[in-house]
Amino acid sequence: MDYGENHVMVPHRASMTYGLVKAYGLLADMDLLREYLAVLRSITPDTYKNDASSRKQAQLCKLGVVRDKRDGCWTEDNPVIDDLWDHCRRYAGGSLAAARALASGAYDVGINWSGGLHHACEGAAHGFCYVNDVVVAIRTLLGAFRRVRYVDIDAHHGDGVQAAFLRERRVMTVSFHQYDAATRFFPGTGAAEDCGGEAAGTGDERYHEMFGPIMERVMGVFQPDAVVLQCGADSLAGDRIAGLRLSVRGHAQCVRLLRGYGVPLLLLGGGGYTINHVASCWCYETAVAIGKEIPDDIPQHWFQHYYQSQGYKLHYCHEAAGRRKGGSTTTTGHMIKTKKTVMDHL
Ligand code: ZLV
Ligand code: CA
Ligand code: ZN
Repeated sequence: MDYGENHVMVPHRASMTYGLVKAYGLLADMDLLREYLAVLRSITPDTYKNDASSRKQAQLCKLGVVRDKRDGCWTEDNPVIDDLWDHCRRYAGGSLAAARALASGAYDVGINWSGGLHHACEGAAHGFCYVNDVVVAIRTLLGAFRRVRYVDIDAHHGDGVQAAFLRERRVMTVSFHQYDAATRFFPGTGAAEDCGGEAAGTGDERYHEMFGPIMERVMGVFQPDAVVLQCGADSLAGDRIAGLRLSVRGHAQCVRLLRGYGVPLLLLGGGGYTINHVASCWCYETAVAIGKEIPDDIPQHWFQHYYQSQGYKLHYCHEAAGRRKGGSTTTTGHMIKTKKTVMDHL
C-alpha cells in the first residue's frame, strides 16, 4: 500500500515498527491480537500444530481450544479444520445470497440448509459455529425491511443471534430450546426469565401448545416485515446429542405456520446430529416451503443407503417421536409456567 512517491504518509512505517519490536525480542512479553477474520482466514491445521504464535492467536478466538474426552477420543467444539475459511465463506455466503434475494423483493422464501450457525460471537467461534451467518442475513434484511423476526427451533439456545441484536429494536429474537439449569445443557443460557422459551423433553403436542400461541402473540405485537427461521434439526426425536422429541411433521409444522403469515421467510439450517433424520426433515420442509406434497417413500438416489434404518420412509417413526412423555405432570406444570412467563412478558 502506497499513498504515492512524494507523499508524507508512509503506511510501511507500521511494518518497520513491528520489525524493530520483534528484533528487540519484545514480542515474547506480549500477546499478538489479530482480527478474528484474519485469523480464520490464515490458520491451518499445520500452523495450529507447529507454530506456537498461530496457536495462541487461534485459541484467543476459541478455535481448537475446548477439549473433552468423549467415547475415548479427544474432541474440540471448534476444531481448526482444513479449508476452514472456505467453509465459512460458503455457508455464510449462502445465507447472505438468500437474504439479498428476499430483500430484492423477487422471492418470498429463501433457503440455506448449510447456514443457521447461531452461536458464533463477534470475535470468537462458539459451539461448532465459526461465523454467525444468521446475523449477516438479518443485517442484510434490515436494509430492505423495517422489522425482522428471528425464530430458532434448534435444540440449543440461539445465544449469538440474541446477543447481536439485544439493543436493536427492529429485530426480535425468540429461541425454543432445551434448558436445564442443573446440567447446564449447552450453552447454559436462555432461561424463561430471560424472556426466552424453553421446551425440555417435548414431543409434538407439548411443543406446539407453546409454539403456536407464542408465535401468534409475537406476530401481533411485533408485526415483522420478514421472518428468519433457524431450523436446527437436533430438536427431532432420536438426535445424537439433544433430548427433544419432535417428529418430522412436528418440526415442519413450525415452517408451515410461519409460511402462513405471508411475510418473506428465510429458512436456515443449524444443528442436527442423526444425519438421515436431518436430511429427511429438511427435504420435507423444502417441500412445505414451496407448497408441494411429496410421498413418504424415499426415492432411489445416491445417498439411499443412509435411510435403511428408517425403512426408506421420510417420516421415520422413532419410538418417542411426537408422543407425550408418559403423562409426566411435572413437565406439564413446568411448561405451563414457562408459557405464562413468556406470554406475560410479551
Ligand atoms: O446445534 O463436542 O458442551 C448449532 C448447534 O446449536 C459443549 N459443547 C462444550 C462446553 C464444554 N463442552 C465440551 C467440549 C466438547 C467438544 C466436542 C462433542 C463431541 C462429540 C459429541 C458431542 C459433542 C458435543 N459438544 C455435544 N455438545 C457439545 C457442546 C456444543 C454444542 C453445539 C451445538 C451447536 C450448530
Ligand atoms: Ca433454539
Ligand atoms: Zn443445536
